[in-house]
Amino acid sequence: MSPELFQRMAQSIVDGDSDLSVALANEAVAAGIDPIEAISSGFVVGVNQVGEAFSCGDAFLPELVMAGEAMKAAVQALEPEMEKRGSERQMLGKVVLATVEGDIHEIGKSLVGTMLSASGFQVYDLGVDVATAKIIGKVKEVNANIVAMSALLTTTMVKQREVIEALEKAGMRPAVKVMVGGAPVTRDWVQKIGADGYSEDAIGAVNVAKQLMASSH
Ligand code: B1M
Repeated sequence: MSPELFQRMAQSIVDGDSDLSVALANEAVAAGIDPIEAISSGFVVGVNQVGEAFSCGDAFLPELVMAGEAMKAAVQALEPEMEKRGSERQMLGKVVLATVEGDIHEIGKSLVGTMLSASGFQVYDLGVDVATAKIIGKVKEVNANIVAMSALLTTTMVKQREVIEALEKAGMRPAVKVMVGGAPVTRDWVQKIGADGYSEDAIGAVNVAKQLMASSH
């Protein structure tokens, strides 16, 4: 659509320039570009570049932090447009959403939350670094249909299993579907921990959540 704009978006994240990333997000909205496309063809390209440089030792924590901030600011600027485009009226189900304990990566989780609420789900976003007991408590409190957990670290993925085990222990597992996601999550992992659904991205997460609701009726 607009390769030059997408390249500038990616570069704004690489440079950790939040003012520019927000300005470019607003430019995309004004130009009628789908915000999801702006994220996946523009901003994510930049954040992945920084992530790769970080894992090779070519970038350091401050760059990772700045890129994360610029990415978060851009996604927040696009949120109203995502909600506007997706707004469906009926309530499809209740989702308790969290990034698991020990993990503070929030951008992908929040994107999934925005897409789910724009698609008609009632989303209870507990934030990041959320303890298992807090997730279980919220599921009970709101009588949730789905627990959605994000994990970005190989060291924190295990908490997704811990939540499933806690649901089983509390006798709540039959009544609640579990979906998981995040960069290190694979289909094999999903099977291993006995989750019900998984998606690689935020749009896929909406489809999975809809399927899970259909299968629970
Ligand atoms: Co960190 N980090 N980070 N980080 N970080 C990664 C994940 C890493 C892969 C970078 C690398 O080394 N290449 C690496 C993990 C290695 C591993 O475990 N395999 C890593 C590391 C090591 C760390 C620290 C340990 C660094 C350190 O301190 N030495 C530290 C950990 C802190 C902690 O959590 N305890 C750390 C910290 C940070 C920042 C705070 C600086 C920052 C986050 C800022 C923030 O969130 N506010 C940060 C960032 C920005 C990244 C990268 C570069 C980008 C993550 C991101 O936001 N991506 C990341 C490398 C990468 O992934 N390329 C990296 C964009 C986002 C839209 O994508 O989150 O994947 P993502 O979400 C996608 C899908 O995964 C999916 O949909 C989303 C939208 O498409 N999805 C779901 C996500 N959740 C889902 C849930 C679902 C369904 C789909 O259903 C429930």
